[in-house]
Amino acid sequence: MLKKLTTFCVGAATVAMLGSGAMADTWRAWNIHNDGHPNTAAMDRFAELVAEKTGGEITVDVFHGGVLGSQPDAIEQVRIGAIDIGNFNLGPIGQIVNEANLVSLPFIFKSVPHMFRVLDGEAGGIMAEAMGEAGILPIAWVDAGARSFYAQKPIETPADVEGLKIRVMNNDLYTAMISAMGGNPSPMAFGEVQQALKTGVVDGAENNFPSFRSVGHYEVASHYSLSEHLIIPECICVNTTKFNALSDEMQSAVRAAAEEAALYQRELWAVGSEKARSEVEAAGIVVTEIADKTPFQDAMASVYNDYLAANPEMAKLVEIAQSTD
Ligand code: BDP
Repeated sequence: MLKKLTTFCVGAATVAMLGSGAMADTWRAWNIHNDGHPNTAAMDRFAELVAEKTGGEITVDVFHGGVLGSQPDAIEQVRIGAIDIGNFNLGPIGQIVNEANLVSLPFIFKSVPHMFRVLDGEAGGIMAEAMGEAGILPIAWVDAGARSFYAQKPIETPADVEGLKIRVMNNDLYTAMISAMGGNPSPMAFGEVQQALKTGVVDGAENNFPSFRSVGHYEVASHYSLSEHLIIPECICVNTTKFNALSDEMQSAVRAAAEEAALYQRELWAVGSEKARSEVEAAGIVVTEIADKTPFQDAMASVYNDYLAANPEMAKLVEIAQSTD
């Protein structure tokens, strides 16, 4: 009873402070990363900015370390509104929203800046709209660098993947990518990868430097080879219904907070990525540069052909991405 009364009083005080008559709302936010990862700091900053810019009308509680569930589960929870918002990778979203799969085609982007140019153009608009219709609306794009392979040996050509069991994120394009090189793909939740590498359930995985370092994959895989086969962006994505129910003013405030937090994330990412690389190198990881990635790109021809044959409507997005400078 006492607890209820207190809650009521706090609620009433907040409403009085806001002076708008609207009830303050608390959003639950999902983040897979731990302390020390750039996205964790950026999501904390996002929460601060939302509180600031909405005058306390919306507060965001960020749950770090994936405690609200694995990424594929959390994506579903955002779509149904059980989680309000989060920092998501577009890889597992592509499994649900076809347009978002553009970014999961290996080597579709020439570089991270090229990826952002595509996202900021017509293709990004089409993707955002489709994601919004699916219930998971992106309100800012986040950097996740490039993903490369790691295992107990260097992977310098597609032939080096042959026969290896490689963990991938949950997306059929990634299983096709590994199969096209003669490897055995193993889709698995991020939280299970370190143990799987350690016990030999998988022989290797692929990720960017910050994730390779932050959850200890570098402690159990000795060679990181710069294949940079996937440049997958991330988003700050919100439940569409929740966002659309906000007033125009509140929508602008939340969007502005997301955009500012995303710019902050990109700065942290640039520094954090370099730092993670030096740290794993200092820990003895052998980082191999791959001067010519053409054999990897050539090996992806069947992935593109099969994908476009099954999803002919995606040809337009692929064409826009490939013709963007
Ligand atoms: C990290 C992404 C995270 C993914 C993870 C993975 O930031 O969203 O869940 O890779 O490989 O780089 O599952």
